[in-house]
Amino acid sequence: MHHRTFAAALGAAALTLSLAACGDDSASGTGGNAVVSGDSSAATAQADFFTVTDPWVRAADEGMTAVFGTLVNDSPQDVTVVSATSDITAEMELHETVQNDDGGMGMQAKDGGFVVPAGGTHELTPGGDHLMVMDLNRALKPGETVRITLTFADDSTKELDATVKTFTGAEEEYQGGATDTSESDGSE
Ligand SMILES: [Cu+2]
Repeated sequence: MHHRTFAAALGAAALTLSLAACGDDSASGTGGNAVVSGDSSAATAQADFFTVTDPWVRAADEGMTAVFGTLVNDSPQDVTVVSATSDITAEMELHETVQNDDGGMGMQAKDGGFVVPAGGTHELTPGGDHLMVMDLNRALKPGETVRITLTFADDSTKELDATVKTFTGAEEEYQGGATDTSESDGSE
């Protein structure tokens, strides 16, 4: 009888080990921090001809803020920004600003990411498209620099340094957006 118990315990231990190994794999896969994963690909990675002019982040002590700038695509094909990460927050989203049925402004995730046309630009501006910082893990003071990593549709990545600035216009939109968190992912 002791035999059986021991074997069962061994089996459980082995199972736990293999599960843990799986978990490690996926964790390092999604973690994907500052490592540039696309640098072994062909010379035509979407990141290669991509720059951001005057990137900046709105100063804030806590909670939500956003990253702005001009996305510039110098390649002969459209480039799509599909996600963004930064060490100032666990979560960033690509947002667009839209008019609600009641005439107010709201923000929502941009379906399909930001498409920057071949040889063209795409503006990220207050009141328009932006990279949404969902929950700051530290205060951002004017003059600081924040490292942002953009990921493109082909998995190539581009790092940029955004300057923290005080923003004085259109505050209502951000207040409005902040209250929207209770219904994020909701239909309206
Ligand atoms: Cu937003």
